[in-house]
Amino acid sequence: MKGVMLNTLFRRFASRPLRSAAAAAALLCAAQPALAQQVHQLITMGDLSSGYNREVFWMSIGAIILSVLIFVGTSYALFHSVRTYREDRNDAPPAQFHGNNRLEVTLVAVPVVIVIVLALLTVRAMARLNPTPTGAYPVNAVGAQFYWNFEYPNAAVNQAAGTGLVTNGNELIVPAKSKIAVTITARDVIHAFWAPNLGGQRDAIPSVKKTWQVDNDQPGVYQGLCSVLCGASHANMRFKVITLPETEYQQFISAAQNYKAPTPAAGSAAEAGYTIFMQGKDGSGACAACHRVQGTAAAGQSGPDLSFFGSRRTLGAGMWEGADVDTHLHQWIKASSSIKPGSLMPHYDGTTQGYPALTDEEINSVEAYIKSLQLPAQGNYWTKIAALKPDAPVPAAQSQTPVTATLGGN
Ligand code: HEC
Ligand SMILES: [Cu+2]
Repeated sequence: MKGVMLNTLFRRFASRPLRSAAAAAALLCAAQPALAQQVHQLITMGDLSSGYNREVFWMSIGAIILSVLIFVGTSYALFHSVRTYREDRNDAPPAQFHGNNRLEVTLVAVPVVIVIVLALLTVRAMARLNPTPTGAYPVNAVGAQFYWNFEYPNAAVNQAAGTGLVTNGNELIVPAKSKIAVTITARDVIHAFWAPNLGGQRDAIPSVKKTWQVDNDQPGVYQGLCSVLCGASHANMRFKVITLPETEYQQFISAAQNYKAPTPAAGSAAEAGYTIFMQGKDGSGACAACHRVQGTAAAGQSGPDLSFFGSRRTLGAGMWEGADVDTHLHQWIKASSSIKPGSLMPHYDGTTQGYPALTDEEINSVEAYIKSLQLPAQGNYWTKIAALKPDAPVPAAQSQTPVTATLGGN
């Protein structure tokens, strides 16, 4: 009914060229999904492969069509009156209709109907975007200054030493084509979880758990960020979302579940690093106090999980990726806040009270150890997505050996 009415209005008021242009555009969009995608990019700058963005897109299209009709209708009324009632065509003053009830009611009713239609469109979209996440795949996202940990509550680890949940820092891996229920919370201040191409943003609030549903049809790599001002490195609190097809996802999660961090060979550089990581230097500054490594005694909770650090392709919560991980890792361990403003990781150059100064060689050995923390090949989500989606923005893998670069002071 509404459609028919709008149609008639459109026919009555739109000029023939305008009508043909609109019809041609509609036809093209229908025939050409790529064009629809472009129209969509213009309007919301999002990616149509997620249910959230599709919903918002179609709501916007409805609202835009309505606005165009209103614009055309009012312009027509304006130009029509100016033309018909201009002075040189009318000698006598025009007829007056003060107190015309019918006209007044119409002038009130039309805007009311417009507002109701817009409200219905919005409420409908909102209702469809906040379904109860029954049957959705659960993931926990924990934000802290200035990093994320992603936990998989369905994947508990059973090895004696590494009980806990499969957890990854700053890189979230989820199955494509499924609904994901992300339970979002924070450890210190308020953060916000936002992966724009997957869906809307949700606050991460200490001691509050919010569930947010995302879904996605297209395996790929998506950028995420913290969208609330939470401190000096708010803009550097990023994450990657890697969506894998179901089979590849299962391979990742079962490899992760059965993962036990390798113990370095006796006498290797990594072994010296392992000792510093677990026990610190001269008994102080153990990395294990803040970082967890699955399958070892390291169970720290006040830093990103490092269980698969060697397989990761980002550093500093997405601040660097690819080759930049290698060039910044050394300085990161030495004095992270000299390259990432406000980083809460202590310095290992002697400037943080209670933490030892590590020599470059010692830092290299720590690097060698954390680079050795790698998922087995069948669990490596980066190589999987790179093979499946050659066009996806996949950063290069870390090199196997530490790079002693001197960057930014010290
Ligand atoms: C007092 C707690 C604490 C200690 C001790 C600590 N870290 Fe950290 N670490 C952090 C925090 C907090 C972050 C996140 C900083 C950020 O991204 O803003 C972090 C981040 C990291 C990262 C980056 C991870 C990523 O993917 O972004 C690495 C690597 C790292 N730490 C290695 C180490 C090593 C190696 C040691 C020991 C030499 C160590 N940390 C000691 C708290 C700690
Ligand atoms: Cu934040």
